[in-house]
Amino acid sequence: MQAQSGMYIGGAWRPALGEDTLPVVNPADEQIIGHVPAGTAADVDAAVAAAREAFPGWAATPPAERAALLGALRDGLAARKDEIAATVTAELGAPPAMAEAVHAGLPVVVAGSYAELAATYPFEERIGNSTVYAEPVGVVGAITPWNYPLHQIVAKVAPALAAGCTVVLKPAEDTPLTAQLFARVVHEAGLPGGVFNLVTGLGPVAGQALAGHEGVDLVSFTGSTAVGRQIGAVAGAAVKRVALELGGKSANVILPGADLARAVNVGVANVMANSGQTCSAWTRMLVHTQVYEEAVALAADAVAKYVPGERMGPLVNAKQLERVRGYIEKGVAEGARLVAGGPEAPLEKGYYVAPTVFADVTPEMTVAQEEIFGPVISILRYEDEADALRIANGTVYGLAGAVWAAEPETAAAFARRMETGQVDINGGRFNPLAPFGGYKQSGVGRELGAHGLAEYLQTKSLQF
Ligand code: TXE
Repeated sequence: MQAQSGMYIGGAWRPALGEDTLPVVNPADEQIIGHVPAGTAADVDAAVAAAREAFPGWAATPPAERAALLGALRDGLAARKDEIAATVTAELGAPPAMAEAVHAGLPVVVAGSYAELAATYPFEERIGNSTVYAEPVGVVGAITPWNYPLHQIVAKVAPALAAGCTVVLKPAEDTPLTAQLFARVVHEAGLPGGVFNLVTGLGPVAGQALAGHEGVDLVSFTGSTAVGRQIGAVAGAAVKRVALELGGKSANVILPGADLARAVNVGVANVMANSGQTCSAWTRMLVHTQVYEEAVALAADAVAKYVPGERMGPLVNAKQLERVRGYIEKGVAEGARLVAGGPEAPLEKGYYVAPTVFADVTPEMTVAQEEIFGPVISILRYEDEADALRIANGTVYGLAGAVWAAEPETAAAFARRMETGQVDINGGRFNPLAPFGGYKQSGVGRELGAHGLAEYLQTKSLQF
């Protein structure tokens, strides 16, 4: 986990062009574990130039060859799984079991899926008297957040490379060591120089320079809605492609007749995983009035298993800790009933928050409307299905959700009326090939699987 002092540009580690560095902090004990260079606009220029230079060659590389190199990338990620998990634990604070299974495990699956898709995707099809080609968009500027440090990178870089695009990545300033490790794996996998480039640095400096760069053809961003809006505006003004994966306030709708204990337990686990720092987390639990108190008691019991410092890690940084505590205080001030947790620090050191459950939450309360991004569940009451649907759809977001019912068909029928991009029915398993992305202000575009690959393609038709 030795921090690199340079940027990965054009297939080599080069010294950063500025002097400044950024500390990397372990959120579990607040110790500085390394420093990375704070990239400037000049570093971004160099990285974009390298990506532009590499683009024609990579775009012309046969898909089967791109697939083989993505396969080598997948194997490299698998071989370094332990190191990746340890790095994510060190800079994000994820407990080791979570770091191994999800933070290190999922990217192997996603990279593998793009090794396959690169080989099988229909880059060319005949429609009547036309041959339609799916061609890479060009140079991609990828800006990623810290919550799933490696997954967020792989979910952008792997499909971009599979499509034939080249990439400049600006990872989150909180988790740059995982990004540096990824660059090393890319290098070892033998990808041609310039196909993937890394510039670490601050969002408003390096990120902004990348998003607005005229040499970038597509910006793919995951992060806050506020920054996404800015990036979308800049991209729109430049008539540049953009993909935005933003916040969420997803509903876990428990319909009458559902297995209440299972729906509540799985729902709690969904929010508590990663200390609530998941954009698709089902942070609003919607329960029928007749079983409401039973669900509240079950949820209060279930969160007790998520002991801070053991099964539950800290939040990523002091700013997020303040933010989440502020939301909990606001929930109390607006009249929600605190049944577990609260704003007090559960441990002396580290950015920990106690797993928190609010009951008697009404749809207009701040804790029912805004993304908290911490281990906080709001339980809302509904009277009938129409009421449940109105509450479920009653936020500016629409990223994910869950519906539980006695019969999966009943739940699926309800889910079809939800304004959201992805819904799990009766605890349906995560599918790494299914499109992931938002309705409404949760974003633009889709990640994962063939839909995620299509984001990086543009089409051309020849008539003959
Ligand atoms: O996000 P930012 P933050 C949400 C979540 C969280 C909130 C704030 O609600 O509480 O956002 O988190 C880069 N131009 N999500 O402050 O600032 C930044 O360097 C270009 C949801 O960490 O949006 C980082 O790489 N780039 C989410 C990335 O944007 C800029 C995941 C995200 O940081 C920039 C994370 C700028 N002006 C937070 N400013 C999800 N959807 O999964 C910042 N960045």
